[in-house]
Parts: sequence; C-alpha cells; structure tokens
Amino acid sequence: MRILVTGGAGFIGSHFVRQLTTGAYPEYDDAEVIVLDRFTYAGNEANLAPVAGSSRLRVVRGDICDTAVVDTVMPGTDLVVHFAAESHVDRSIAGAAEFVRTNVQGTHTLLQAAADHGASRFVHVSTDEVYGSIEHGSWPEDHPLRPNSLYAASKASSDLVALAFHRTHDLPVCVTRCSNNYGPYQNPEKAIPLFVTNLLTGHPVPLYGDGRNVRDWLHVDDHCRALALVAAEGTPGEIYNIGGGTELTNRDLVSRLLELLDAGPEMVEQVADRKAHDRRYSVDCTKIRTELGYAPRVPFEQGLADTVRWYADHRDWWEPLRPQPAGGAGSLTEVSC
Ligand code: NAD
Ligand code: TDX
Repeated sequence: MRILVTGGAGFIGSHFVRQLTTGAYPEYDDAEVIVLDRFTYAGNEANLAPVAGSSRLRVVRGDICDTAVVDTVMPGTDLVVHFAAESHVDRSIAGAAEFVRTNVQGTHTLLQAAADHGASRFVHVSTDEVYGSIEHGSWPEDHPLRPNSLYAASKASSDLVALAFHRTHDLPVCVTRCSNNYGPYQNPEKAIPLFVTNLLTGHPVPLYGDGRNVRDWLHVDDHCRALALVAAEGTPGEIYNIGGGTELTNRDLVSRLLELLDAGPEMVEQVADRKAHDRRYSVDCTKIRTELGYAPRVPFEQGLADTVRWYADHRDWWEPLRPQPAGGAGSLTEVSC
C-alpha cells in the first residue's frame, strides 16, 4: 500500500508521518509513505528528522499546484492524506493570494490527479473555521458554511471542491473539520507556541482584543489518530467533525500558561484585535464518536504541560523560526548627537 501525505513537513502532517512510520496506526504498518511538501516557511526538515532514516519514507519537495509534480507522485497511490495548506489566519489578512492558490487550486490539482489515477481514498484535512463563528451550541456537519477570514474562506472552497469530486467522479473523498490543534513542532506564529516562546524569552504575550474569544483545543496526536480512523473506516462522501477537547477563552489559556511558566499577569499585553476575529468555534462531534467510536485521549492539562516542556527543551528547533525584532536580534545602533 502507498500513502501520499501532502504537507507532511508541517506541524500536523509531520506528526501524522512520525506516527505512521513508527507503528502508531497498525492498519498501515506495511505502507510506503510519500511526503509531498513545498517546504514553505511552515515546512521544516527538522520535523521529519526523527524518522528520516525510515526505509518506508520518501520525501518529495514539490508544489501541490504543479500538475507535472502531482502526476509524477500520484500513480500507484492508494490513500491521499491532504494536509498541505497555507494555515495562518493573520497571514491571510496581510494577503490571501497564496491561500487561494495553494488551498483551492492546489487541492483541485490533487483531487484531479487522484481521480485520474484511481486513488482508493482521499482524506481532505479541513477546519472548524469553515463554519464561521457561533455564540452558543455546536455545529453539526451539515451546518451551512459561513467563513469569515480569508483563510477560512479558502478552506471552505476547497471542502466544496473535494465533495464535488466525490459526487461527480465518485472519488472516495472524506472531509474532516477539526478544532484548534496544539502540541510539539507547531510554528511559533500560532497562539500557544507564540505565547510560550515569548514567555521563555522574557517577552509579553500579545492578547488580541478583549481576550474572550473561545477556542476548542485538541492535542495534535488526537487529531492524527482521528484522521487515521477516517482514512480506514470513514464513509466516502462524508464529513467528520473532530474536536471535543477543551473550550477555553484566550484569557483562560494565557492564565494557564503563565502558571506553567511561573510568570505574572504583567506579562500579558492587550493589543489591537484581529480583523474579522471569530468569537467562538465549537464542533458537534457526535458523528465521529458514534459512527467510528472516536474519542480524544490526551487530557488538556497534561497535553499543555508536556507541550510547554517540549518548547522549553527544544530552543534549537524554534529559535530560528521566531520573527527577529526590527533592527536584527541583539543589534544596538548608537547615535551620537
Ligand atoms: P502548517 O502551516 O504547519 O503546515 C503546512 C504544510 O504545507 C507545510 O509543511 C508547508 O510547507 C506545506 N505547503 C504549503 N503550501 C504548499 C504547496 N503549495 N505545496 C506543497 N506543500 C505546501 O499547517 P498545520 O497547522 O500543520 O495544518 C495542516 C492542515 O490542517 C491544514 O490543511 C490546516 O488547514 C488544517 N488544520 C489545522 C489546524 C490547526 O490548528 N493547526 C486545525 C484544523 C485543521
Ligand atoms: O498573537 C496572537 N494573539 C492572540 O490573541 C495570536 C497569534 C492569536 N491570538 C488569538 C487568536 C485566536 O482567538 O488566539 C486564538 C488562536 O489563534 P491562532 O493560533 O492564530 O489560531 P486560529 O486563528 O484559531 O486558527 C487555528 O485553528 C484552526 C489554526 O491556525 C488554523 O490553521 C486552524 O484551521
């Protein structure tokens, strides 16, 4: 069996590949794994270093929008697990062209090649953000899509293209919509690793707006286990919400991080709000629980403490990824008057 993992050098994709190639998903123990990744700022060879020696793993540097590349790696593929995307909301506010290109056009290119070459399963990894924002209650999978950010709009578009490939070409597509992930190897542009690495380097935590926005945090290992389950047992053409971790306001999240890192409230800086900042996400996970028997396993307190420890122990991984302060790190210019 051959599995094509797009975006396998990013945060979640690399966790999936590390697990896949070290026996965490027994149904795929014999599978050959091909990672297709463009190695953008978010793709990192260090994320795959722990399994770089695996004889089952091949890494291809290439763009999912490039038909020639995709048509080279797709033949012989049984399962596609599609993680590759532009994934950071703040970047999509600054400019969304790359989001539309990779997330929509790239997904279309992969789907077409998967249909042409007869792949027997395509798992499209999507997000709860496609539903928009919800004050109370939780979204079931058939809730209308009302994305607010350019990132979420590009993911919603790709979800619809993926589902249309199932209806039109009978491609066995499953779409998953997961809540916020956390864990090791997450780029320090995202909230938890940004806050942790700021505190580890003596910088304040930038809290957007009133800090009362709510996110449902799920450990990356629980997300990847759900994806392996959907790949093996999901019904083609179906959407599966994944979540059921821990809902927290950003303020509450920051309080827990301050406690874990022994820092005081003076380390929190309230900053201007994000444009179109979704107030709350909450997915109804009844379907994956009842149909596939899925439940998250990592308790949030333990997962968060382990994640903070991982960042404290892996400065060599994240220090090169943090944005440098203006003027360059540590450079002081003396001005004489
Ligand atoms: P990430 O930004 O860490 O990784 C994205 C990976 O895709 C990188 O390795 C990057 O190099 C690669 N990539 C980008 N453009 C590419 C292109 N054109 N061709 C080939 N490779 C390309 O993202 P992540 O946080 O690991 O998210 C992975 C997927 O999961 C995304 O589809 C995202 O929408 C979805 N998701 C993320 C979360 C979360 O909390 N991070 C939650 C739900 C769903
Ligand atoms: O500096 C910050 N200050 C702040 O208050 C940053 C970076 C974030 N935040 C807030 C915004 C959100 O309410 O923290 C919350 C989480 O922010 P992000 O880590 O940027 O995540 P979010 O926007 O919720 O999107 C994430 O979850 C869904 C991922 O980036 C997406 O890829 C995924 O689809």
